This record gives sequence, C-alpha cells and structure tokens, in this order.
Amino acid sequence: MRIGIVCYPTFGGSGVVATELGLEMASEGHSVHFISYSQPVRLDPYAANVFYHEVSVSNYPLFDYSPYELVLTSKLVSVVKNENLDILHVHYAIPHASAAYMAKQILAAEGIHIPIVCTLHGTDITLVGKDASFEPVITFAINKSDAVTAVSDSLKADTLEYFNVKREIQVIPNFIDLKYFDSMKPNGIRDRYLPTGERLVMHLSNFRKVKRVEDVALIFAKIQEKVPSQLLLMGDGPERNNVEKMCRDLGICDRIHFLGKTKKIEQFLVNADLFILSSETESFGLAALEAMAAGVPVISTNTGGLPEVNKHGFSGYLSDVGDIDSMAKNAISILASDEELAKFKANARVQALKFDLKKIVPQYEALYRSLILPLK
Ligand code: GMT
Repeated sequence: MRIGIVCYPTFGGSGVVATELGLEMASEGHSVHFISYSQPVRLDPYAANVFYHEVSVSNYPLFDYSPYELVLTSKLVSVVKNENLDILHVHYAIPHASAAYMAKQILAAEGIHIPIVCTLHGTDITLVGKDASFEPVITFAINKSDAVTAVSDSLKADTLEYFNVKREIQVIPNFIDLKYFDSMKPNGIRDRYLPTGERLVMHLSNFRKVKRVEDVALIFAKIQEKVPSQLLLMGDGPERNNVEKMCRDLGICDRIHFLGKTKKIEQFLVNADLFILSSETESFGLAALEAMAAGVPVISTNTGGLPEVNKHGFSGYLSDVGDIDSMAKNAISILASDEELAKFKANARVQALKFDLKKIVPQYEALYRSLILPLK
C-alpha cells in the first residue's frame, strides 16, 4: 500500500503513535509518506520506504494568522496525486481531519478517490474539540471521514457524548514497540542519580496544565520522606517554571532532576523503579505504557483511558485526580519492599505486552485494506 500519514511533529503522544505506526508499516514494505510542518521527532527519515513532505506555511505580511489548514490541504492534494497514495491517515482531528476532507473533495473533482482514516487521540476531543469555536468543524470532519478510530473505549465514549457523530468509531488502542526496551544496555544512569542505592521515580510529559506535574512533585515529596529516592522529570512545557518553584518551596531540589525534552526515553525508563502520571485527563496515557514496557510500575490517576492501560493492584495503582495522599501511599507500598517492587515490575511488563505493536498494527492494516479494496 502507499500510505499518507498526517501528524503533529512534536513530542505529544499522537505524533509518536503516528510515527511508530508509519515506521512499522514501512518496515513491512509499504511506502509511507509523512506529511507535517516539521520532521516528526521520532521519525527516521532515512528508513527504507519512508518519505517526508514538509508543509511550509506562508508568512506573507497580510496574514495576521497563517492559513496553515489551506497549505496543508494543498500539500495533501499534491502528495496524494503525485505519489499515487492509496490511503490518507490523519492523526488528531484539528485541523488534520478537516484539511483531509477538503483535499478529498478537490481530488474527487479530478476523478481521484482517496479514503480518509481519522484517529482521535484525546485533547482533540476532550479539551480543544468541545470548544464551541471548533465543534461544528470537528463534528463534520469526523462524520465525513471514511473511518474513525479512537485510542481507548473512554475516548470513544467521550466523542459520542460531546459530538453528534453518526459514523462508527473503532477502538484501536495505542501500542508499543518492545524492541526499543529489550535492546537497552546498562547505561550508568542509576550510578549517576542514585549514588547510595536509592529508588528512582520518573515522570514524562509535555508539562501542560492537564498533566498536573505539580502533583508529581507533591507525591514525590511524601515518598522521599519514607523511602530514600530521587525523581527524574523528563519533557518540558509551559508548567515547568511552576514545578521548579514548587521543588524549591518543598526544599527538595537536590532530589528532583529536570532532564528536559529527550528522544530516547527508553534509556531513562529502563532504570526507573516507579512512574507517576497524575493527569487531570488522559485519553490513553502513552507515557504510562512506555514505562510499563520498560518494566516500571505506574502510579496514576483513574481518569479517561488510564484504567484501560494501568491495572489497579497489578501493574500499579489508580487514584482519584488530585488525591496526593492516596498516590503517595500506593507508591510507598511498592517502593518500600523489594518483593513488592519485583512483583509489580514483572506485572507491568506483562501488562505492556497486551499492547505489543505486533498485535495492534495489523488492526490498522486491515482497516486500510477494507477501505482501499472497494476502490480497486
Ligand atoms: O497529552 C498530550 O497533551 C498530547 C496528546 C497528543 O495528542 O499528542 O496526547 C493524547 O494522545 C496520546 C496518544 O494517543 C494519548 O496517549 C494521551 O493520553 C492523549 N492526551 C490526553 O488525553 C491529555
């Protein structure tokens, strides 16, 4: 198949999932064309069968706001036509699904028929999408896609609740490429951060408000009172300054380390003893899955799709949003005992295996084929 993938290039989960999906399809021999405004962070543009098409936005002075959706639409028309694509898969509804719809209409006028798959990832529905200023466009674009997928049952339910969706929504959960984690070698991170053999706690996110990273610091403050430990914070974003201030206020800056944005997250995760994800809302929680794939138990909130990913009392524990005491108590119960820690680490890995890309990616492949075949 000749596949077009439209995604955000940034560190967010939707771009990561789109990239990993495309790379796996390419490794199976399909031609995969990534279309985005800059090179997706996890993309290897030199991989066989992978192509990258950049959307360059005009900065003509007349435009106070650059018309990104229009240049994306034109790029989609051009790539579908010139690369003879069979299918276009857009990740994140805004503005990718509506741009794809417009491109589809332009191409249809030229006798070219391209099926569109739209994958909903979370904030496109739960935060941004239900904003009244976007809602009509999103509803329309979802209904006009040839197939719609959501990354969790929870996100499917939210979509049906917030939007008047007529189209079937297929749940295809996010997945993980276990080879990244299995091939990791000891890399000295524990020696560097845990000179006296403490426990290593981690968090990874884009530091947006929805992630409640301040809660991570508060939970960790309680953990380190009972279990000698260090916290590594991976990622960066708008809330970082507030979190840094909180660490100073808590007087534990020497135990909290900000790593910033990092591509090779597995290098760090494989060293962790515990992962914390205390988000306000999370349609899936890819970071939690990445931690479990590294054999790291997860302390998370019980919001959105997280209960579908993290199993309470097995791969970690779930608590209500903002319940710092409960999350700290659960974390300590795992970290304080070598036996509990070993059991939860093994369970985390077992849970992650359910989301092995070898089980999930064929579901996308089958979906693509079901849409392409009737056109042949
Ligand atoms: O979490 C973010 O802010 C990034 C966002 C994205 O679109 O990149 O993540 C969403 O999609 C991920 C991949 O499907 C999910 O794992 C995240 O749970 C979801 N984020 C939220 O729902 C807040």
